[in-house]
Amino acid sequence: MDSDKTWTKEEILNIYNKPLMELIYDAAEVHRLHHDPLKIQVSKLISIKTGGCPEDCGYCPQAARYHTNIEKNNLMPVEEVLAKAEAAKATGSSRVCMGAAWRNVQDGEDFDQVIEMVKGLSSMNMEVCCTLGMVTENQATRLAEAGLHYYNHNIDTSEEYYKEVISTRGFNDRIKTLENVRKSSLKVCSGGIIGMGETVDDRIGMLMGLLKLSEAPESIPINALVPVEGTPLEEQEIVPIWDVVRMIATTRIVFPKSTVRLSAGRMQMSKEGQALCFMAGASSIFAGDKLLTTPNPGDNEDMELFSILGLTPTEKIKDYTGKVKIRKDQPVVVEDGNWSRPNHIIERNVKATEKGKTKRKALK
Ligand code: SAM
Ligand code: DTB
Ligand code: SF4
Repeated sequence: MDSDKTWTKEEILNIYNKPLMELIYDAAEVHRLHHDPLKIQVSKLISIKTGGCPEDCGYCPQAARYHTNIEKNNLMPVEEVLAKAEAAKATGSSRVCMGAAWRNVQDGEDFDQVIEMVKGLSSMNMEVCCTLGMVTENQATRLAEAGLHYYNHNIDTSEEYYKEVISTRGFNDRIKTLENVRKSSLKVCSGGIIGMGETVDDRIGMLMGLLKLSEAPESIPINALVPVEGTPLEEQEIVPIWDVVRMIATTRIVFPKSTVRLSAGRMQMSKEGQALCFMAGASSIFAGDKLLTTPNPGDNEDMELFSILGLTPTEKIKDYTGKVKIRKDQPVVVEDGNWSRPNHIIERNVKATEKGKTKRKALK
């Protein structure tokens, strides 16, 4: 498959709807052309700031307005992050991804502390990724200069369905951050979630959204919704594994060179289901017994699965020396923080917010 092909929505839809066995076969073929099918890139998530987020993402247990049973934490000390990364490296992770429940990065003490974390991690000979919410080009450049390799910022779903899940920011705000990241020379990690009540058309719409970026993301996480009690999507049914396999396979075919990560939701999948995802082109996972706030299979289970399937974790990518190419021609400008806020009310988010308020009152 030509990796620079221009896709239409209909073509992608036809791929998604192929007989499943044909789809898996085609995706596996594309996968083998560009990747070693026996290697899986392993990333460790570290939640460096947990909960209390001002946004209203309908899937997220970390939104302050919902009442979820998570342990909130302020920004983690640098030493604690480095110790967690060291432990993850010892069990096969080649990349650390630090997540913060922020709407956007704000210049100041906390961001300076994140910069120290990035410096520390990149000097440990690990790839480093951050997901901190919206960033300006200058903030992305500071992260790159500190040694960051990837920035994760998901578009999550189609532009149309985005409005039904999040009201406190718009789809275009996400795109703007992704373009800021791209200009900074960082590599882009962006994907989405399936199982939020979206249609197949929305799933394809999400891939079209990624195709519209100035360059394809180097890394594409496909999350299966983990429905968390207290969030607006708490009653959403677990997405069938067959849909996950279709989404992974379609993503692999449309983005032949990208890393496709089988991300959240693996606790809901059998080992056989995950094996089909690897066959269909998934080339990365999150390791450890916790994602950001929800459970994940854990190292022992994953190593057992790798051993059954004959897979091994990839080493740190060789062309990474801990230093990234920095564009020197950038003017230092302070960008304003006026992100668009579509005036849109999402009924189920409002209900979950009200429920959260009542629960908190009752606990006082
Ligand atoms: N606050 C930052 C942001 O929104 O970009 C970074 C952290 S946020 C938790 C990162 C991503 O996790 C979201 O974009 C979403 O794709 C994924 N996510 C959050 N909650 C999830 C859930 N319950 N199930 C599946 N994926 C989830
Ligand atoms: C991504 O696409 N998935 C990860 C990572 N990027 C940051 C996060 C999954 C979070 C699942 C819910 C939780 O554990 O809080
Ligand atoms: Fe906040 Fe990110 Fe969760 Fe949205 S997904 S509520 S921005 S932590």
